[in-house]
Amino acid sequence: MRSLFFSGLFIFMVSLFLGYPVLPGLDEAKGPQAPTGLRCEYLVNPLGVDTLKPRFSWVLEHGERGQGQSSYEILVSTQPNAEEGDLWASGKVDSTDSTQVVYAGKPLQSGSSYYWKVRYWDRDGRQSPFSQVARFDTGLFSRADWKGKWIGGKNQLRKEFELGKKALRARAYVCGLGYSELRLNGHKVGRNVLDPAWTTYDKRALYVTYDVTGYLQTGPNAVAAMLGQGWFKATVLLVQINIELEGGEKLEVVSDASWKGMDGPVVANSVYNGETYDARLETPGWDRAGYDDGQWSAAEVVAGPKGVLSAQMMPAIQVVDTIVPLKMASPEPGVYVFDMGQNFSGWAQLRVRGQRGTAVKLRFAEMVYDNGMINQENLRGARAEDVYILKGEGEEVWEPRFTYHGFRYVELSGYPGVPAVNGVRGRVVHTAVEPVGSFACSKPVLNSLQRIIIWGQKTNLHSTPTDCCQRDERMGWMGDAQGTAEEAIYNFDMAAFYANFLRDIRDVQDEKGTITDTVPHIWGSRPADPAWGTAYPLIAWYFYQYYGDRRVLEDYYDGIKKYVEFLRTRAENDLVKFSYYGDWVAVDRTPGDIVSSFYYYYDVKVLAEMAKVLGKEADAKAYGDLASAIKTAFHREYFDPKTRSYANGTQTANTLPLFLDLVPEKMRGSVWGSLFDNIVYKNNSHLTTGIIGTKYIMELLTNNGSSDLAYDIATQTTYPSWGYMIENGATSLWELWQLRQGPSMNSHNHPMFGSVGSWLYKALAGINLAPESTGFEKIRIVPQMVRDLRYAAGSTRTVRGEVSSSWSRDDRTVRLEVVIPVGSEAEVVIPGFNLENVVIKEGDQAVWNGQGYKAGIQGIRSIEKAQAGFLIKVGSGRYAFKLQGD
Ligand code: RAM
Repeated sequence: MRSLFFSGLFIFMVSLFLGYPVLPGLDEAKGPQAPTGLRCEYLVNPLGVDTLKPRFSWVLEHGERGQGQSSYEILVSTQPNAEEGDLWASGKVDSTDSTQVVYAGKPLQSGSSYYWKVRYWDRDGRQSPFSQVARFDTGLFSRADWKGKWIGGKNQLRKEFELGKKALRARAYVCGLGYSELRLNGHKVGRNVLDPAWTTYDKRALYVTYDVTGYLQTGPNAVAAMLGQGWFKATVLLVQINIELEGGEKLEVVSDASWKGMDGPVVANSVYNGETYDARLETPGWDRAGYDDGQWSAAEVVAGPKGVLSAQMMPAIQVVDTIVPLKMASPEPGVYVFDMGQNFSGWAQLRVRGQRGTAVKLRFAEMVYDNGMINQENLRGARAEDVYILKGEGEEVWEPRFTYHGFRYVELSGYPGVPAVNGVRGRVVHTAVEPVGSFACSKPVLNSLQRIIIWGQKTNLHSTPTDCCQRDERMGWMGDAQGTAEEAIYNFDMAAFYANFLRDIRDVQDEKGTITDTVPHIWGSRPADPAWGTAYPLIAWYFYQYYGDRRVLEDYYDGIKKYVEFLRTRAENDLVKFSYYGDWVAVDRTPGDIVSSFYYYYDVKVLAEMAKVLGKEADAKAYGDLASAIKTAFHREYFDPKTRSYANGTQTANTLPLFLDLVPEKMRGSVWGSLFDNIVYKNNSHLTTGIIGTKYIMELLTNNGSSDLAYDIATQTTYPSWGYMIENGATSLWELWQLRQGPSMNSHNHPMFGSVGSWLYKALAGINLAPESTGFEKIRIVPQMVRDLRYAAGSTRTVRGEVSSSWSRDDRTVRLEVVIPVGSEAEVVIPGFNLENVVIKEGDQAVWNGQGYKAGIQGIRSIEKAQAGFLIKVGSGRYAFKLQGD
């Protein structure tokens, strides 16, 4: 007792001395800790929650291994301390659910702030402290809550208003199409750019909610907005600021005919072509109170978009990073070309001094010619050109608002004098999803691959998952989206993003059930190519699997069923053969119809699974039967006994049926043989697949004992391979395996071949969902320790917390460290490499001593010798295993 007291005192003194927070008591440190990572509808402190039944998620923390939640208690309150739970005091609920717990309190009000916190009881019934308090704000629930009118006519709009008292709470709700920048008292509100997210405007437009309390002042105020064309290709604005003053008075400032407007300095703007800004047309002070707008015209009340208004409930597009150029060259007199060293989406910030009226032109490109001039040929119809006209007042710093480019190089012309290398800075702009993953290993080419995947992925999140960010497309091409979804989920927190995208997909669905190649729909066809349309069922299904979100299935089941029923109307003898793109941009072409039939099967099967989860027995049976029929038809139609291959025997043609188990048992061996021959002998362990085959082939090989071959493929550096892109200077993924730089289709920032990113996590780091499990409640850690790979490490933050796996090895030792979230459990497989007299330790303690398992170590449930190595079952916690043998 006494020594405990003294060591406690000692720790206390040391932490005081070092300035650390005082450590909790020893017993407390071992037990359940306050939950962290509080999320409401996938966001931390979201604004504008427009559902009446939001859902809550939290991450459990515990000082012991093998722990989890047995009960929870949530308090939701109108008060910032959330002490009372005046809206919802859930009471102690016996449940292991710690994600997506549905609000069940008193009805939530429109436009209000709520506070919540949670605690839990562990498996031994010990209670955790309460979490910190998190906030969520409801949006405007109904159209009637919007008091303002859509206004337009001009692109720069303003209005002054008076506040008699201090504002205690103020929220601005704004939908300014195509893009808008809201300003209050001289400041841009918030950090969003290119806002709001692009939608099918006839169906839906998104409003953004800002906490603007801090922008307001007692006395006169000014609200203003700048509008850009965006994808709406017109400019309209709807704003409402709800303000609560000291003393309880409430008022609303809304857009209406009393606003004033003029066309400001942004004289032209277009997503593809760029922006022209004439600084001479600036009207200083226009966004502050007291400005004389006598010359301005009255704003016009206009018709808004036809769709409903919904809250933007995902991260906005923001300037996420700033890049200093690597170097500057002057390939021609007066022309300066900056190399940013990285291909990305965004724009350049310009710094310039010069005479009033001087026009500086900025042009953007992914490539340069041998002579150093920029090569814009592959941008096709996108002009990608910004112009800044100086006002001539000292140093001028400018960046555009209503366009973005995909580029590595920036060309400046018309610049007065010689720019400094930092005369231009790269502004990296994309939907600000949080990175949640990391991967690194001992093979440099794979680390470069991870790097170009990350750049390709994040810079193609522009409120929709875009195909590219430079040429005249930048569309939510659904094939690209479905192919990269798992990779994106391992690397970024995609929950809110895909929740939004699924709704976007539903918005394009028509009466017949058809959806479109791109969402929102501009490019491509209706109905979508089945390999593109499959994004609807597959992204919903990945969402359910990775985030454990059942509501997504409930919400989209009917739509997905309708889509599948549409496909069925196009089926002949249980196969769907129409196809436009098929295994897109392959080296060896695969007939499109086999790809479409594969997805018809996949969609039906996934629908049957969804029906099972939702307890729709009849549908589960009916679609299960349909899937079996398609399976039979598929083999009958496409299998060629002479070649022991499907269709024309390409890698993709054999990969697809193997991947979904469409090959009858007795033929499997020979189809494998054909696939193997094709990869190894015909193509020297290179892929010849397009985006569809590539998505499945690596995983297929890995799950069937050929991870060595998958690794050979992944580490190639000759054509066609990812390494070939890297050897040729790729800083983001290319659209094609080929190196092309002409006017044809060859984007140098196209994420679709990045589907291999999930393989890095699943195979090399070994992080997998256990079959049948969702939301990482059950995990399988099965690292592939292949060939010359000496170590690999991956981690990904899941809805339950961090999962990580890192291993290293030498001749007789394998070390593996894993982290399993509280409330989850895992099967961990450590390969035994045919070593003898194996001893496994966890930390300092032996857990396997040659013969068997030594019980009694916290969190470790069992160890067995299995075919792939040693199978260790563990509960939550961090484990450091070391396997040693002779
Ligand atoms: C291209 C797009 C996209 C692809 C379609 C079929 O134009 O860039 O990547 O999905 O075609």
